[in-house]
Amino acid sequence: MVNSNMAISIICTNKDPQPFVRAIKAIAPQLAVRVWPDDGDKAEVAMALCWQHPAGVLSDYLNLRCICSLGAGVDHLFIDQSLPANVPVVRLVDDSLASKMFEYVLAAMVSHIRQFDLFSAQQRQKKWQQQQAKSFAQINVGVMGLGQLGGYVAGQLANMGFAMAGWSRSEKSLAGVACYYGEHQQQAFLSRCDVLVNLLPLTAQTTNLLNTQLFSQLPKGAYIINVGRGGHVVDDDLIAAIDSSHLSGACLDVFRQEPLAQCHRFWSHPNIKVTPHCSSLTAPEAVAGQVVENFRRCLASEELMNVVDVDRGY
Ligand code: NDP
Ligand code: OXD
Repeated sequence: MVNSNMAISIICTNKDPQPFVRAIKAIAPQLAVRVWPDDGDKAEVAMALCWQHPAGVLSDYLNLRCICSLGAGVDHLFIDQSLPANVPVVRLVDDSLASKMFEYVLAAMVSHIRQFDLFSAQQRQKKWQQQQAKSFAQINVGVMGLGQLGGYVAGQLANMGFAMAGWSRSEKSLAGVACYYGEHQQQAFLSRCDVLVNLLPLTAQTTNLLNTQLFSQLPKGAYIINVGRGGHVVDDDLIAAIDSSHLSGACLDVFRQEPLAQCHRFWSHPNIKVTPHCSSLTAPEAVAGQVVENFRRCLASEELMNVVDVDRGY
């Protein structure tokens, strides 16, 4: 069934849907944008915009033609075992997400390299003690995941003079970045990373990838920046690697459980920085256009943009 009443429903938890409603309405005032659970006749919903939707709810939408992640990552969709099988899944891809991600990673890296934590501690003690700093070119940085975000971040860091490497599933070529791919090249990649930035998607293959075994392949003193997903990191392994001084520390933006539990040891670890999944927040105004266009396309049975490969999981 397709008729002029077809609507978008925003089905999300842990995210305010209203800025997305306003951004879509601002460019398509005639479009029916509803918010779950009060989204009226579910048979009229052609597109579901989801963020951490309750498992099973999508089965209620009998005329669904597109499921769109309300973010770049899609792992939150695939944990729903009853996700409708024949409905295409799309995600948000946006240049501003990539540039904000680069800015976060750069800030975390510079803070680490220039030892701002050490100087803060010295300041509290009114202690005047200089430290020699390495130049960007002396820092070997590795980015895991060279997709929309990781590829951009690695390229921009290369432009800034860092000694860059990257790792992906398939072979790649990126200016200024030594590219590694596949499990067979993982060790060679890891062995050269003074700073490891994780920008992988969370899939069956990448879950728990950042564990003791992987950390042991990094040079002593390596620093971790995790902006991918919390499920990539085995938390206890990370703490153990830092406590044993094999790793110098970590900057973490994503966690297995979000918000991070009050009792979690990450909060108070002196060598771990915690930010609340904000390294690159989706700006509703920046993505409303692609949502509206994909809605038009799904009603017209045209090819959708930013389609996710469901079998690959990203
Ligand atoms: P993409 O799908 O564009 O890129 C994923 C990259 O990971 C690709 O290069 C892919 O390789 C690589 N990859 C996937 N599986 C493997 C594997 N098993 N081994 C090696 N490489 C692998 O994703 P994006 O760049 O758009 O986003 C990446 C992730 O960033 C998101 O999934 C999300 O989890 C996270 N994110 C975090 C945000 C935050 O605020 N913290 C904001 C937005 C996203 P190949 O190129 O060969 O396919
Ligand atoms: C994400 C996002 O996928 O915020 O983390 O877009």
